Amino acid sequence: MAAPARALYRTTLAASSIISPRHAPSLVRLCTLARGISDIATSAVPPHLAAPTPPPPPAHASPAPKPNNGGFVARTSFTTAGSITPSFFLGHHKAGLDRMKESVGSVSLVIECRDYRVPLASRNPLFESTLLGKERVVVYTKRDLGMLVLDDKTRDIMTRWHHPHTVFFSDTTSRGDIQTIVSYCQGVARENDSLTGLRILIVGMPNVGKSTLLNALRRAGTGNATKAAKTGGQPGITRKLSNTVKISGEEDGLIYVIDTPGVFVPYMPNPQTMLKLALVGSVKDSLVPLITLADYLLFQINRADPKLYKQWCAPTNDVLVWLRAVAKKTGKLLKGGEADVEAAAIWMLGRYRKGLLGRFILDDVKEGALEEWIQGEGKVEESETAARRRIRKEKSEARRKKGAGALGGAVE
Ligand SMILES: Nc1nc2c(ncn2[C@@H]2O[C@H](COP(=O)(O)OP(=O)(O)O)[C@@H](O)[C@H]2O)c(=O)[nH]1
Ligand SMILES: [Mg+2]
Repeated sequence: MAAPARALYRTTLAASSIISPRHAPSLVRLCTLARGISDIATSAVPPHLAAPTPPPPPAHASPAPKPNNGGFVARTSFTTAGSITPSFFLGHHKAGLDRMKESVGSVSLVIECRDYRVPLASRNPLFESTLLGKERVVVYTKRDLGMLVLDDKTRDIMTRWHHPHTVFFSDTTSRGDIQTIVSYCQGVARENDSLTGLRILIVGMPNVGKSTLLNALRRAGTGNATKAAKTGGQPGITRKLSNTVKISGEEDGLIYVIDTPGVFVPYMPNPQTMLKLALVGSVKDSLVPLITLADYLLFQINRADPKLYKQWCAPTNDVLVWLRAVAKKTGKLLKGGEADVEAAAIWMLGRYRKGLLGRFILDDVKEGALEEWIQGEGKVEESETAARRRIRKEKSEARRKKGAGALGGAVE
């Protein structure tokens, strides 16, 4: 198929992913038909139809926090208290990145997974240079945790961010979502028409759902429901590049997918980005103080809707008031009946991650936000050297206090 027809086909197919999961499969079938027709009529497709320019951006700004709930006013900014480790670049991240660089030349398509709840924070600038010039599909995973029904405005803005790359939104339990991605890839495979099949590399930050997506694609494309890639709720489950996994046979377009370990950024200067990534489980909880993380969750919930926790607590901006109320209402008590705020924090974080404490996007999705984000990535709140110095100082301070405590005990 010639390039203009191919663009038309892809654009239509991408649109099918974002209309309604119920209608997606039939749209995909329609696309396949359209593809056949466009193959015949390639020369008749005018370039402006084959590669449509995206419509002008709608005026949209993310809703500003508003007073609600009997005069309660949510915080408009968050001040980070406590020490947040600004890096999570582990040995297997570096190794994963190196292997990704080696493999990228041998694949024809890259699927970049981003978490729908953190569309900006889950952007890894390291991928941009590594994947430069490679045909890419961006899949926003876990859309079910970010919003019950995919909102058109958000979808349109996020789709435009990545133009000309194709964008999909997926909930791996939605057959429609997954079938749409498989059908798109099958279209590319048929077009490539390679005897050895289309090779696809799946990349993304840790725990965004890469392996789960691979398994779901395989299930939809081959009917094989056994797990080809190990998955899990904590980062670091996939440590090596996987073997190639067949997700579609010759009859529909031969496709092999390679799973990769998640790769984090070497240095994360913005503590709030680190908090967002910790909330969605992309970095290990231990890198962020628990109460600070719960406080950031409270900050975000208050911006979304403080009524989300009304069964346990009246609207508040005070994390300890919040956690104590939750602990008391749910029986998380220490000896002597005192509220166990840490247990309450762990419980609330778990509920949020399962989608039981509201479904909302943590980044501000608005027109031009990606450009702003990219510019901001270079601006550091604290330089790497300063951060390392601060962490060294905090550690030695903690050791000194511990030593002094032990000494104090001995003297007494
Ligand atoms: N709710 C929901 N959870 C998902 C989805 N995709 C993946 N997950 C969960 O996210 C966690 C991480 O998935 P995994 O595939 O291991 O992530 P990876 O580290 O990127 O390979 C697992 O607990 C998955 O069950 C999704 O679309 N919706
Ligand atoms: Mg994995």
